[in-house]
Amino acid sequence: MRVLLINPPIRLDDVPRNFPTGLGIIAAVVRKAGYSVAVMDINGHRWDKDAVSTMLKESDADVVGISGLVTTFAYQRDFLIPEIHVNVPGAVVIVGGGIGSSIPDIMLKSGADFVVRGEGEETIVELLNYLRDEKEEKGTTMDIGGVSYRYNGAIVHNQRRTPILDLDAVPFPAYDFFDMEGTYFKNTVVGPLGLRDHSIIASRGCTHRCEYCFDLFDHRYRIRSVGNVFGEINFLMGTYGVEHFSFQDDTMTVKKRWMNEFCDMYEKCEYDFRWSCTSRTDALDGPTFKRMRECGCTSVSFGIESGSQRILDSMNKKVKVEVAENALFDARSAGLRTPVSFIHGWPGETVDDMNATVHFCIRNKIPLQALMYATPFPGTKLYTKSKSLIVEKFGSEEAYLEKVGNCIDFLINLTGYSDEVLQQQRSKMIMTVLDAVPVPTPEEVDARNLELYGKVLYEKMNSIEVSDEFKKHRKEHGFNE
Ligand code: B12
Ligand code: SF4
Repeated sequence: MRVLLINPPIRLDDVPRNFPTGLGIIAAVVRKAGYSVAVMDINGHRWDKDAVSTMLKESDADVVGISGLVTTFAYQRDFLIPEIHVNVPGAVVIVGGGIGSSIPDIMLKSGADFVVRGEGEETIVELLNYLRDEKEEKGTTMDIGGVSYRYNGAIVHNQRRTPILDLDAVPFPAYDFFDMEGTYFKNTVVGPLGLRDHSIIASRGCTHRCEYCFDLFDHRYRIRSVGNVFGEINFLMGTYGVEHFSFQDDTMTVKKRWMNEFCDMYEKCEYDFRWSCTSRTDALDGPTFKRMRECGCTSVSFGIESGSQRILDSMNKKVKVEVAENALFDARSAGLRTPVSFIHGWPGETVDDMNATVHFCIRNKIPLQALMYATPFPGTKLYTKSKSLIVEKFGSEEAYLEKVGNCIDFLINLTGYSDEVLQQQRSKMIMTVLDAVPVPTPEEVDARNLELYGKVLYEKMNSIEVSDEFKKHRKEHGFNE
């Protein structure tokens, strides 16, 4: 049975940057299970619709698996899925990833034959085996966990799957299916300017339940062993000469012991690489930040979200403003960069709350570039609470989902202010902070780079011309240099 896996396009106004880790892993497990695999990385190659149609016509796939964030909804419903049905007649269409997991019913109504919810490794193999052995007709009852499908005109959601407890059993992404050199090493994620940066994930799931966040991993925090992560680092450095790793975990730092073990291994290993990660502000302490810094960490990103305790509580963030300030202080004292992001326009947010965020930034000398609009994503509490507003404003959930994209773009107003006022408030907040927080001088940035990356990498960074587009991209991620 031949399986074609597709990565649909996102952020067409920017170059492709993010390696699709989930799809890469699915490609690895499907190949390991003995199926013939091909990958169509539409996002990576930016093929236009005509090229995609031609490639689909030439494909002889029996099964087409599609990944993607929910922001690919319009592309999948209006183009990709119909095109597969027309050009690859008889192929079974399976949708997974953020989109399948958060809007399974809508994707089944949009032409998918099956949806895989949550982690896909075990589910896809069981589903492919089922289709291969197809003793019954396609679409009849089946009980594979994590699968949704249509049966007798109704939608059936099989039981959720138990999360994969041993993440070391998951293979590394099948990098060989992707254009690593021409795409992913050419356009780095948020890694340092000019270095060979790659994204990697050590853990899955999060212990918290912030109302705006979608946890595809069922809130079960699991982390790969340090040895397994270093195995992948070793492979990526050896094969592709990666110099910097951007850990994309929701929060890599839940277990302090794990982080210390990681640092022990860093000290022992023969490589010299740098890395960055994300964390919650309540997850780490001064000595751990210091150790991380000594062991190659260059920056820790935090989602601060608001300087108003009232709003943090309403988001169920479970963090105190003072704790966030202390974490920023500790991480910076350890010599780390601390890019942060905030949310604007939370339901019930007032001018006082916005001012609290502005003052938080000024007090802590934070640039306010990464100020995202509160945007409800399906599968989150914020979405459930906003559903009636969404339907009222857009006519239907689908009409809203067609438009969701980057949260930096205004889409929906969840506050009592008018749309115009809300957008003006955002600009005003950014400008007020910009006026009050000194931007580091080029000399200061330079000195920091030398200190963080060491002479060899620093010289390499300085020898490369960096595009304005990439500088803008970094600013949107809260990097103030
Ligand atoms: C890296 C990342 C990105 C990258 C792109 C990732 C990519 N795949 O191309 C970038 C930076 C571009 C990005 C952008 C955004 N992101 Co993002 N991102 C992530 C992040 C941090 C890691 C993704 C990852 O690699 N996960 C690890 C892998 C192993 O998991 P996975 O990809 O989900 O794959 C598993 C399953 O989904 C499934 N699977 C995946 N593909 C397939 C395919 C098939 C056929 C099958 C069967 C199964 C399957 O199996 C995989 C293995 O178990 C996640 C959070 C997280 N921890 O996952 C958020 C996350 C995916 N992002 C999210 C959001 C909201 C956004 C933004 C809207 C945020 C913003 N600030 O604007 C933008 C959207 C931009 C746009 N215009 O489209 C949401 C998802 C929303 C949704 N329902 O899709 C997440 C979950 C964050 C969150 N907690 O809310 N993101
Ligand atoms: S925002 Fe961060 S801390 Fe909150 S639930 Fe999502 S991943 Fe966890």
